[in-house]
Amino acid sequence: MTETIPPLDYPDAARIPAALAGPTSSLAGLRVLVTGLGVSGFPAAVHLAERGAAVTVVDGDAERDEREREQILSVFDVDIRRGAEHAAALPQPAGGGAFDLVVTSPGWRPDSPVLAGARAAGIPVIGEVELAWRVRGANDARWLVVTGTNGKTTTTSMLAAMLRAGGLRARACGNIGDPLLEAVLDPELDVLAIELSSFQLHWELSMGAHAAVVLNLADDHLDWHGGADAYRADKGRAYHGVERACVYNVDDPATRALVEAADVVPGARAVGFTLGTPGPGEFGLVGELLVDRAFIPARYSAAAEIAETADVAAAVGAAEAGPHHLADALAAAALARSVGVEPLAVREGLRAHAPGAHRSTLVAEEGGVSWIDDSKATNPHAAAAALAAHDSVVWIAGGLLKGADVSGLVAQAADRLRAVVLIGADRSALRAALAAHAPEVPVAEVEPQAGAGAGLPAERRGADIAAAAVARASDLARPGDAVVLAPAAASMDQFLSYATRGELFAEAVRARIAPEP
Ligand code: UMA
Repeated sequence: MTETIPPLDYPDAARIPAALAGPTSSLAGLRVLVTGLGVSGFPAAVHLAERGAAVTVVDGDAERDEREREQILSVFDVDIRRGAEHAAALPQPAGGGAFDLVVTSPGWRPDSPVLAGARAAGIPVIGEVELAWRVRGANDARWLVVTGTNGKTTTTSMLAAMLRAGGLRARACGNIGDPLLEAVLDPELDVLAIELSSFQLHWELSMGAHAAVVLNLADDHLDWHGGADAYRADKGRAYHGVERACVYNVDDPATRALVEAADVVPGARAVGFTLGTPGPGEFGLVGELLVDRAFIPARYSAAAEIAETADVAAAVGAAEAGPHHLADALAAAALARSVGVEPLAVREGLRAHAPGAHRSTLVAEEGGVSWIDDSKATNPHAAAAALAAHDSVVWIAGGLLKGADVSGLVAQAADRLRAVVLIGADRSALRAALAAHAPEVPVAEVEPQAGAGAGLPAERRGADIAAAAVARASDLARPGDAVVLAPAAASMDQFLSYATRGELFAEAVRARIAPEP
């Protein structure tokens, strides 16, 4: 593993307590604030408290039922403070004084009062990635990092499947929903296939992955990062300290620029992937074949076949592999090959891969209309890929746009749109883009009902909106159309998550097509 990576130029680095290193050393006397009692914060709080740190957890949400997590944390005397008032300013530890360290969950914005307060007070703030990197100690499982605006989850799960087919003990973890900290504490793993979001990378300082890929770059999460440059720079952190291969997208030069700016271990290589014919040092397509011209000895004169496009289609459960599927598979293959997975195992991994939910998922087909759940399209770039797969679309769109510009998406999709159904908070930008680029296309709007959802479990929030959107879409669709839920926006203004948005949509579609007696 890397020993000589200089820390990034980041003022907190030197103040991160040295005692964190390794999984077992005592943290007695250390006062740690964990922000967020969710998927990321909970295991962090457990781990730190188990090692003797005095841990306080704050969460702005007091409504969610977290009895199980609270019960476990109470065994370790963790001080849990839930409710908006606890997220309004940097708290103090129970006994007074100041915290030594803040470990933040990715959803917390750097300018939130707690984190801004910590920075102002000179308290170091780290996230799940930095914590896991320091805690891993002698665990020498290699880190393969996947980031980018779109395709992260598909690429990460394809990668894990390829690694397993190659006989390696591998786990897909990180933003995919399985905390990285838990994965590094598992001594039985050879390789970690790690999906990282820009939020997670932002708080990372010293990670040096074996190999990393930034799949593509389009504007996303601009409000969280404070701008496009800051978002891109945080994505670029994935390449810092890389030991073996920085994998980039030849067809998206901004990803190559991030490799060039990265401080890597001497000897680490830049490996491209492209939907065109690959040059030496690249992965790419030759007709129906996916080929490797990077990790073979004769790369200047030959190429190794690693799979066929039909294997990629099978991996994503589609009749035909779309360009974004092929790009994801090539990137995953490059990472897998960087740890020595054989070409045959790449193909076997693709064939064994189960397609993910809420990604171009066909929910139903009735009366010549197909109903597609692409709820995972939480930004304009992903929505563009979803819409491009159909010739005539009734598009269900809207939610939290996170500062993204939708005019390019609408202009590009305009001639495929039969109609649009708008949902969600940030609809004015979509409305304006439609008026400018698709003025003839009918637009229906679903207004949230005041008070709807009160008293319902969180997973049912938005069921009425999904049902209304499906009803409007059903009226507008004609035989041959696809009704596509590809909101180009995050879901949290109306739904618990993009997954529940997709589930409630699918439920509403089925109820409309075959109502229960
Ligand atoms: N919270 C506050 N105040 C805030 C923000 C959050 O009190 O300002 C609280 C929330 O009530 C919640 C807790 O903090 O109880 C943690 O929230 P979180 O949003 O950080 O989410 P986690 O449950 O910890 O899950 C996070 C990732 N979520 C986000 O980045 C928003 C999960 O990615 C990830 O799987 C998990 O850590 C493990 O690493 C999800 C995601 O939506 C899938 N990611 C975004 C994406 O893919 O676009 C980036």
